[in-house]
Amino acid sequence: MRFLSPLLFILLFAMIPSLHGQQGYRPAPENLQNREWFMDAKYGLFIHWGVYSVLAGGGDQGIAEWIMNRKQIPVVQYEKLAGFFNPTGFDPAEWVSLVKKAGMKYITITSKHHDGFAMFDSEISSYDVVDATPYGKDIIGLLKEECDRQGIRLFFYHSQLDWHHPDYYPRGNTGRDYTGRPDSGDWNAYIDYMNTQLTELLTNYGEIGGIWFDGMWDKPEANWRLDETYSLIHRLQPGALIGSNHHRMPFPGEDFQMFERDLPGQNTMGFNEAGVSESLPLEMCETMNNSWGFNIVDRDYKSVRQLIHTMVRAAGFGANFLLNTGPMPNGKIQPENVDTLLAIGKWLETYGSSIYGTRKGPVEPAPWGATTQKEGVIFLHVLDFDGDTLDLPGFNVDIKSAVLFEDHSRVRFWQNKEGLKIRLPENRRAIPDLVITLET
Ligand code: FHN
Repeated sequence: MRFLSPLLFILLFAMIPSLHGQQGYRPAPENLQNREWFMDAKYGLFIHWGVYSVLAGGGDQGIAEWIMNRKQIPVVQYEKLAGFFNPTGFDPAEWVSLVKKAGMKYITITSKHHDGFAMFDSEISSYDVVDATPYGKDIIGLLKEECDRQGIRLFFYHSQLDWHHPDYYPRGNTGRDYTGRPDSGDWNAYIDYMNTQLTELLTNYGEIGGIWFDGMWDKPEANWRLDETYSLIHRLQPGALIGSNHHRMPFPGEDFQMFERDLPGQNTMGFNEAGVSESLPLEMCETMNNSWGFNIVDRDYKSVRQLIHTMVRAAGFGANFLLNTGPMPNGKIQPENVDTLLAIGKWLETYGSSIYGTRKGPVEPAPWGATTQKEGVIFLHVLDFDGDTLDLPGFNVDIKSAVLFEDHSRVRFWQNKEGLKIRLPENRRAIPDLVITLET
């Protein structure tokens, strides 16, 4: 076969932006350490907060942070919301203390969502919480100071998609004609703008956990200049973990893979068609109702049992669980979410060591439950199973003993070359997760 001339290869490669990423990326030692920390941490709080919260979801299920696009609000009108955003009840110490009581180890907060509004003090734009709102304080800065005080890592969700900036042009699949932006613009100038705001986030707030990108799906074929952006982030903070919710296999330069409202490898949502990275840390994110931003009409809350099951199944796939809340415009986290977070935190007080610091177990999650493991022990998480004997065909790790996690009482088991059988205690209360510790 004739080989491509180098120039032709370069031209072809340059035309396939989606294959870009940080070419030749080798994670720094601190990045590899932070990946281990991330996989040990297992559980974080996702926060979707912006001026859209003023409209409390806009009266429709699941509209919340998408209200500008769903209600086709022009930029000149939407900007008025900033004038009503005055979260005087925002108390970062209250939020971070709640996160710790909830058993969470990190926070991922929207520094900028698709509406383009910066929840931090940006020098390059006055469309930010300090310059454009009566509140006038740097939300991200206040939260980061408190996270540092209380030992919680802070990640920034940053939308590459921008419905406000005039240079986000040509438009993508959203934020199109209704915004009132001119039918012209300089795409590279927008990427420069985005990289400048990222530089602010990676320079002005100390060491951050990482960047959670979202929005590439709006213009999948565009040249997002990822090589530049990822190199910039890793140059400013080599330990910062980059993830991008593009629903494709991770690009070079990405340090973890996330899954939105699906477990790794599943696709109940219809857009999680990517495979699962065999080498990167994994994280799945979920809402407590059906909305990411605050939505006063969305009372379809998931139960504590459901959310614990999701966390355990995620851990069974070796993935973190990033559970979302959308704070109210007064700066408070809605009481229904506080109650749920505290209930899960209570469960973790007893069972946390079967989740934190573990990796996926030898048996993939199944309808009955999941397995996690750490040095010398495997945790069987029996979630939904009515039988009195759990049969695990093909289980091939030699087991020395089996005890109930809760009280170390012995559990009967049989093991042979076909697999493992476990006799489950009869008096199983309706606990969310019957954990059995197998000593290997
Ligand atoms: O459009 C966003 C949405 O508002 C939210 O931020 C979720 C969270 O993962 N991501 C996108 C939807 O896929």
